[in-house]
Amino acid sequence: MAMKLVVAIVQNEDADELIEALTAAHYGATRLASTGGFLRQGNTTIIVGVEEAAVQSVLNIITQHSHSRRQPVTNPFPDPAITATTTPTRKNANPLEAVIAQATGAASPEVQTGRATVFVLNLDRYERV
Ligand code: 2BA
Repeated sequence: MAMKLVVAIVQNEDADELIEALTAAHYGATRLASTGGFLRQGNTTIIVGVEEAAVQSVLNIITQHSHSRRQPVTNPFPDPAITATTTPTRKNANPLEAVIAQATGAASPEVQTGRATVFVLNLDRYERV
């Protein structure tokens, strides 16, 4: 039976419940601390090695235990030079935030995240030694 590696990037708020559900269903899971490239905020990457036949079941559990949320875009491209030379107030801490706010027309720009970003990879080998 072919083995697959399911890699799921979820929000930190969902990680505990998701790991619990995967473990309760007897799937081995490993949780890695990660950081989103766009928001530059912490998120959680969960890897699960399973037989191909179990992939859909794992995807169902991920779907059930992850949630889409609105997240503020606060400091996607921090510039240490700017941070060091300006007073770190909400108004001027991140010039890009103002640009995004203007472009979107929102005073506090936000993005709607997905529930989870999931990749399913072929595994050449899976061994417990
Ligand atoms: P971030 O890169 O911090 O992205 C967080 C959320 O920001 C995204 O949610 C999306 O709603 C928004 N976003 C990302 N890039 C954007 C852009 N260029 N313009 C406008 N909005 C943007 P999700 O799509 O649900 O992604 C959640 C997290 O999953 C991402 O955090 C990243 O860590 C990971 N991810 C998403 N797509 C990926 C990919 N193709 N490869 C690797 N990791 C990915």
